[in-house]
This record gives sequence, structure tokens and C-alpha cells, in this order.
Amino acid sequence: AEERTVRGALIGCGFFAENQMQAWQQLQRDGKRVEIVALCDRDPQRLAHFQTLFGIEATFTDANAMFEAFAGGGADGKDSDLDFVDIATTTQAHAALVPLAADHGVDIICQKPFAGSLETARQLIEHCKTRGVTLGIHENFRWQQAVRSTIEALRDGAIGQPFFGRISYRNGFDVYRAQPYLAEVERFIIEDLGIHVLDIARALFGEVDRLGCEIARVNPAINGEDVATMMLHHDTGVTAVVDCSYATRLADDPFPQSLIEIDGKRGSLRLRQDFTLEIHAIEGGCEIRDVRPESPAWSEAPWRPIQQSVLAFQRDWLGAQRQGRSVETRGEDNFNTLALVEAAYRAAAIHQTVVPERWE
Ligand code: NAD
Ligand code: 89Y
Repeated sequence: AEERTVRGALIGCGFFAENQMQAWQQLQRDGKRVEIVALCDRDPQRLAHFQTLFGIEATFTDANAMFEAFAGGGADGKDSDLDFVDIATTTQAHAALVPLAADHGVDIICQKPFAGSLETARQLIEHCKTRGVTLGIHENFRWQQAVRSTIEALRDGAIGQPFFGRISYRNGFDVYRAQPYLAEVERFIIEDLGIHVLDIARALFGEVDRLGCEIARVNPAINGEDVATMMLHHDTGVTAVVDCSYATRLADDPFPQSLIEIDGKRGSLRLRQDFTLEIHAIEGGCEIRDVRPESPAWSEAPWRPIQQSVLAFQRDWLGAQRQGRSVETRGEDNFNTLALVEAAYRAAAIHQTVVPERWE
């Protein structure tokens, strides 16, 4: 039988959501049966902009009104004529929007950081579980082609058991221009960006049992920290350094790449800025793989690696939805990434190593 079209709504028509919409429409063009049928933003101008850009008729300035408009009439006796909602607002709105969607029986994708505290994160996860809807967090950096290839090489045993890692994200890109709120927030680089790099560390090396962190603000025009250096000890015995900076001036600015070094018992991996992945073997010699992302037609420099990862994440989410499996970055999993963010701020405040909370 022909697959039924998975019907979704987007809430939050802001800066980054444009990538999410482009990716849904590309998946549709590629023959995947998925469609965004409604848009919601409390700002009528953003709503009108997205309506024109993406040709979607149904628009709402209030999420509750949108869910009510689609209530009942769902396929297979579902409560809603929407199968899922893609929540692309900033974090403050998630605590109300996630339960609202769950109460309407709609599966949820929610942007990172999915909650402002671990307590709220726990409540949202439990609420979705009680209502029987899935909660997938849009955590896309582990889906960047270069990062994914590194994760796969490690998982395939290319260098044996790892004992050291470094994931380094350092550049001087002006992120404040498109996302001005980033200059205002008290917690900046760890919560906004480090969260992705910490998630890559978990994808590579597993859960973290101890974490230390030092932070700095180099740019005097912002409120939060723009430099963070973290040391992680993983259950697997790996020690990893996660270092992030938006204050690093480089002629060949690598935004938005994460560069990765991993040393293992049978060799080493190096993910370089030119999108080569070096696999150094204990026997000597080095295999070089080209891991440059395939850029979607709608992508633009310097955002291409991120835009490719949005497409890859959403493609995987759709596959998971069809197959009835969870995505890697479901709420319970992402709780542990969020816990590393909280641990990092605590460690930085007391200048001591802390034990992160963990989803049990
Ligand atoms: P933005 O401020 O440009 O967009 C947010 C939009 O949500 C705005 O248009 C706002 O009007 C709307 N909104 C807020 N609350 C609402 C509500 N209750 N109902 C309806 N609409 C509401 O923000 P942004 O820069 O696009 O960031 C959005 C999220 O995406 C953030 O959490 C950010 O961290 C994340 N982000 C993720 C990536 C990534 O690679 N995964 C990259 C950039 C941003
Ligand atoms: O908001 C951030 C993210 O998630 O990826 C990069 C970014 O846009 C700026 O740090």
C-alpha cells in the first residue's frame, strides 16, 4: 500500500526555522511523503514572510488555536489531523508548547536547548510519555557529514578503544547579527553552541561521569561567556577536551566546523578543516577519507555543514517515524546532553569538577 503522508505544523518562523522548512520541502521533492500543512508564529510579519516563502495557506498567530483547528479527524482514529509539530522557537516557549502539543496527541520535534532547566526537561519528557507522543530533540550537529563519518569510523573500530578525544569549535563568526538575542543572554556559548559539541562528545564516547570547566567573556559587547574549555571523563575511560570559542580570529575562519582528534589503542583519527578524515593506523600509514558534506541546493556559505545536518536529522526522524523506532536524540537521551550544559556552568562557578545528572 502507498505510504500515508506524514502531516506536520511548524511553530516559530524565525531565523533558523527557514532551514527546517527548506529541509521538509526538499524531503518532499525527493519523494518522501511528508508535508508541513500549517505555520504558527506570534509575530504576524514572520508568519507572512514564511507563508510567501513556502506557499503554505494555513497560518496561526496562536498555537492553541492551531491545534484546535486540527483537532479530531485524524487518520487511524488519532486525536489530531496533525501527525507532528516541529517546534523551532527559542527555549522559553517550549515549556508551554510541548505539553500543548502532547495534549493534542501530536508527536513532537523540539529545537535545542529543549528546556531551560533539568527540572523542566524532566517534566516535558514525562508529560510526553504520559500522553503517548514521541519527543525528538532537533540536535543536528552529530548529523553533520564530517562529524557523522568520524562517529562511524570510531564505532567501526578503525582505531580500537579510544582513550583521548578533543572536539574543538573555535571561530570568530558574527553570530549576533542573525541571532541578536545571543548577545543578551547571561549564559551564551555553552548553552547555545557547546550543547552541540557536548552532544558530539556523547555520540563518540558515551556518558560522562565527571566534568570540569572554565569560561571567559572576551567580547565586551555581550553579556554571556564566549569562550569555554571543558574536560570530560567518560564512563568508557575516555578523557575528552571540549573547547568552544566565538572570540578566535583566524584568516581561514572555520565556522561552523568542529574539528576532532581521537587517539585509540590501535591508531588515531583526525578530522581536519579541509573536510578530510585521517585514519592513522598503529601499523603506520594513514588513510585519508573525503568527508565534505553534500550541500543542499538551498544551502549558503558558511552555513552549509549545518544546513546539510538539518536535512540529515529530519530525514532520519521521518525514517524513525515510519519504522516506529526512536531517534538517537529523543528527549531522554538529550536530557543527558542538557545535564552536561548544567554541569559545565556549575563547574565553572565553583572551579571544581562536578558529577553531571543523568536520566535513569
Ligand atoms: P528567532 O528568535 O529568530 O525565532 C524564533 C521565532 O519563534 C520568532 O519568530 C518568534 O516570534 C517565534 N515564537 C516565540 N515564541 C512563540 C510562541 N509561543 N508561539 C509562536 N511563535 C513563537 O530564533 P532562532 O535564532 O531561529 O532560534 C530558534 C531556536 O533554534 C533556538 O532555540 C536556537 O538555539 C535554535 N537554533 C538551532 C540551530 C541548530 O543548528 N540546531 C541553529 C540556530 C538556532
Ligand atoms: O544557535 C547556534 C546553533 O545552534 O548553531 C550555531 C548557532 O546558530 C550560533 O551559535
